Amino acid sequence: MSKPEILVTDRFIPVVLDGLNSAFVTHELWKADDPEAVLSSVAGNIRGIAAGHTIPFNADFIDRFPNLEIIANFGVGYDNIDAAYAATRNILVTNTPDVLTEEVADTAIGLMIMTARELSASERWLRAGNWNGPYPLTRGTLRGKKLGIFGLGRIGKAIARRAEAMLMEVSYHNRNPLADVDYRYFATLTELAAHCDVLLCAAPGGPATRHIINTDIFKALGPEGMFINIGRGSTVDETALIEALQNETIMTAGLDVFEFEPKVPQALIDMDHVVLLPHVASASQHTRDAMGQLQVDNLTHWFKNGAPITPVAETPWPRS
Ligand code: NAP
Ligand code: 8YV
Repeated sequence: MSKPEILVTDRFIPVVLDGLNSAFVTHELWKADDPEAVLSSVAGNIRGIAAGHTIPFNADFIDRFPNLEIIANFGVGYDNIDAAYAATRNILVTNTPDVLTEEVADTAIGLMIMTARELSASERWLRAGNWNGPYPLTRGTLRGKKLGIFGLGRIGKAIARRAEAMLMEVSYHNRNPLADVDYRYFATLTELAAHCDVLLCAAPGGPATRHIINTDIFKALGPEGMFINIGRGSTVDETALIEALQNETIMTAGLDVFEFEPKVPQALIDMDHVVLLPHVASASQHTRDAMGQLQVDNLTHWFKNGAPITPVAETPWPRS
């Protein structure tokens, strides 16, 4: 039997490219001088897509592939894909949950500590040869502070477990309260922000959460408040965040994700006390390899066994 034809949108890590090239006939869009010409010539043959974050998978793009069966995303967050639309076309969408949870939670805790204790700024200060007297005592601390997690899912819970060990009181906001945790639940994000000292976003992107973190939320968080984002940049009104930092509506922020990646506003770069990371929460070789393998496995299982491994909620398997 001939191998299924797969579109590979991004320059993925070797575990993905090698895995796909051995199991499928691949069309590597990222290599093409004229991607449009490749799309026009192969779209009708494409049965699966290995998706990254360079192309938005909206209805128009998905509709270019009349025989598409599955879109396998590299990443747990799939706000780059209109999964609800894919469902209407009986196209499966898969993501890479669980295998990155603990790595991302480690990074989130690291980012929170870096931010509260100005670890990036103090290291820059040492490297600049300023250690003639002590670095100024930090206004920020996590001692006695309350952590509010927006998005207490797989990653949020892994962060909460770590924060408990750090003696932080944990509370959260999701659309639905959870039966399997004892942390205090707030029905609105505003109430959570007003209650906590550190507001940490581990929520997905997409239309439902776009700019949900805005001026009102920063006002509720208050002048001693710290904001940490390892969820998605689109959840934050970045202009409002910059104003809140400049006006000292909140104390500080630590960000791994941005509204218009890879563009980071100069205003944020100019703020020495704010910690900025280039979307690296899952970015160890170990964890990216595990994500890549799961992306490949979703495609190979679908075409060999007729079932994906980790379909997203909008495209459940078996189909309901
Ligand atoms: P998950 O298990 O699905 O958790 C998502 C949580 O967010 C759930 O608790 C969900 O609860 C809550 N939520 C979703 N939509 C909401 C809304 N509109 N309002 C309030 N709460 C909402 O996903 P996960 O595996 O923990 O991953 C979470 C996100 O982290 C991903 O989607 C991705 O964007 C981000 N992420 C970032 C990195 C990075 O490199 N920085 C790495 C991995 C993941 P309810 O359904 O009850 O609302
Ligand atoms: C990756 C992520 O950086 O899984 C996610 O949702 O944001 C990260 O793990 C991203 O998917 C790779 O482009």
